[in-house]
This record gives sequence, structure tokens and C-alpha cells, in this order.
Amino acid sequence: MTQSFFQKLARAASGRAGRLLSVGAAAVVAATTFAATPAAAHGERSQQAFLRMRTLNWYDVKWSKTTLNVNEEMELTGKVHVFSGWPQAVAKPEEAFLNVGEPGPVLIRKSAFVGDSPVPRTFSLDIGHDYDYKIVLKARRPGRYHVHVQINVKDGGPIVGPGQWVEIKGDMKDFTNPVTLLDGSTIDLESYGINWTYGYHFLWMAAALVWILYWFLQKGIIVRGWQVAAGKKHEMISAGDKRFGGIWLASSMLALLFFYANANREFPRTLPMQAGLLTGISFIDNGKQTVTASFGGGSYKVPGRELSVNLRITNNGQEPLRVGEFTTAGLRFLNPDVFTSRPDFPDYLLADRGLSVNDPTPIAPGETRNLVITVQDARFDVERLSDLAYDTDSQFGGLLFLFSPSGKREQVEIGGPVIPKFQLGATL
Ligand SMILES: [Cu+2]
Repeated sequence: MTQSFFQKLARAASGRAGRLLSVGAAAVVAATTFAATPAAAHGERSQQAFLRMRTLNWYDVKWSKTTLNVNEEMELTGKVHVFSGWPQAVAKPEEAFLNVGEPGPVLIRKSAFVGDSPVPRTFSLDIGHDYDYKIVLKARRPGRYHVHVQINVKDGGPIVGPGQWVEIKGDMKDFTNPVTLLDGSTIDLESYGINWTYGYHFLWMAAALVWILYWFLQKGIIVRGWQVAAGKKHEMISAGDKRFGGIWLASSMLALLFFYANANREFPRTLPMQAGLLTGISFIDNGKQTVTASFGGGSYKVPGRELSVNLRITNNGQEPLRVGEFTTAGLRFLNPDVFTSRPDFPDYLLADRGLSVNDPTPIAPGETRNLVITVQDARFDVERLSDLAYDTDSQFGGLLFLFSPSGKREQVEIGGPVIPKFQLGATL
């Protein structure tokens, strides 16, 4: 009877597994069908619009290569502006870490810099400042991957910058990661101490398994938990249980001491990784701000994917200026009157006709002008920035770039609450 019960169970399970398998296959097909869009990469669009627009404004991001062989290096460089209106809901970047957003260690970080400082560790960013960064990456696993710059903010989570498809060719078996230690010797980090790492982890996994298995065999962990909670611990916990617990505790402590002493003896000189916090790292000195822009309200038309903002712009510089670009959340909206050629940037983030100005004449030196700037492109919606319409305060943010005839670029931060419009034909 018991056997037939198990047989039935096995049959039911296999039928269920079959169904799950077909659902799984359908999911794989769906995933492959939509693999052409970068959303399949890391879910970068799932972060809230306000978080991507009003925390870190990425610009001048460059990937030195988009095709490389295993062991080949590339640089990911650019600038980041720390938005002044950093949302209250997100922890300030007082403890931040420069990283690369990629599906696992397909490219490894050889070095990273913010300003002149090497940043293998946590650093502090100041609100309102701009920073240069550089990450040197080395190709490890062949394939086609979406590679982003990313800054991890303690208690704020990872804030992802724009991503680019990078193709890695070759064989992972050829990958090496040699590093020279302080004592002059060279090791390959890819394989260094790997047997020891596996051995140590499996030993503790086995110990945990023994622990769980023992209590599972003693009427199960949850049932025992209930009994103890019901005040029956004296009936529940036997002398044998206590002995087992004691032996297990003593042997784990002894193992810990033994391995610790052993590691200390074998590697007497070690440095902890990522310890400490770098403060006061150098930021980009933009000098006295040439342009000021005060925000005079705006709207976002959900059906038209159109963000309209009223700005009062003052040009305190020596040259006339034209509004050329608005960038937010890694997206770039360009004014085709200013950008005559298409810059090299991932297409899914570049709206080369996405920005227009109601008055295209350049703003003269010393002039203050009221302008209506319109950002309109499907990418605004595809990248789910339209979600700002559903936020509690519906605030947008980003950087506006203005250009002089000599090619000088001035930047100004803009942002503020916009009124969402859900009907076509709604006016500002
Ligand atoms: Cu991605």
C-alpha cells in the first residue's frame, strides 16, 4: 500500500514536472524572442524613474571596445553628476562603490578610478559635484553581454548607468588573471587556492547538512520548535540531543581555530580587502557656473510621451548658447539643430531628434530668456521614465547641455515637479 502511494506520488510528480517543463520551454522561447531588447539583460528599467533620474546623472560614457577576445582589456570611462535634488527616499551616496553591471564576472575589473584616486574600496560622493571615472575591464567569458557602469550606494542599492552590448570571443579556458603580490611573486587569481576554497566550503556545507539531518531525524525541526514554544522542552530535549549539540559545537570551534591558525601560519602577511572609506576624492572643477536655469513648472503627457518644461535660462558667459541636449537616466535627447551628426552611443538610449526648443535663436551673453523645452521620444516610455507620472511627487531631473559656436559645452542641472496629463491634446 505504501509503495503504491509512492508510485502514485511519483507519477503525479512526473506529470507535474512535464507540465512545468513545457511552461519552462515556453518561457525560454519568450525570453529568446525578446532577447533583442536590452531589457532582457538585467532589468535596468525596473528601477523607479525618480531613482534613475534624480540620483546619478551619467554622461560622456564611453566603452573603448565593443568586441574583444578573452584576456583582452577595455576601458569604461565617463562622468557622473550627483544630482542636487537627491530623493529623500534614497540613502545619500556617503558610502559608494564603483562597479560594473554585467551578468556575472564575464569581464573582470582590473582597476577602477574616480578622479585621480584608485577605488578598489568604498568612497564618498558629494551632492552637486561631478566626477570622472575609469574602469579597466578584462574579458573572461565568451558571449554577448550588456555592460553598464554602476555605482552601488550603501542602503540605496545599485544605481545603473547606460549599457552597451559587448561581444567577447575566444575560449574561457585561456583566461588568466596574473597579479603581482607585494612580495614580488606572481599568482593567477583565476586558479589561486581554488582547491582550498572548494574544500573549505564543502566541509562547512557537509557540517551544516549533518546538523540539519540530525534534528530532522529527531521528529523534525519545526515540530520540535512548536514543542519547545509550548513549554515542553524538558520532555523534548534528551540527554543524547544535548550530547550531540555539545560535540557539534566543540568540534566546529576546534575546526575554526585549527583552520584560522593554519591560514595565519601559511599566509602571515595579509591585507583586508575594501577596508576603509575614501573621502574627499577629487571632483571635476567646472569653475564658476556660466548658465543658470530656474524651473517654472512643466507637464508630462503620458499618451504623447512628451515632457515639457518651462525654464528661465540666464547666460552669464561670453558666447551665445543653444540648448543641445538633455540627459537623464542614461538616456540622451538631442536637439537636431545643434547635433548635426549622430554621436557614438547605444541606439536604444539615444534619441537624436528627441529635444526641441520653442525659440531656437541662441541665448546671447548676459541674456535671460524664458524657454519651453520639449523632450519627446518613445525611448522615454520604453525605458519606463513615464512612470514619473505615477510617483507621489512626479519630479523629473537631469542635465541640460548648452553649446557655444566655438563648441564649448556648458551644463546645468534641471528638475522639479511636472503635472502628468493622461489625455491626448491636453495643453501645458
Ligand atoms: Cu543591461
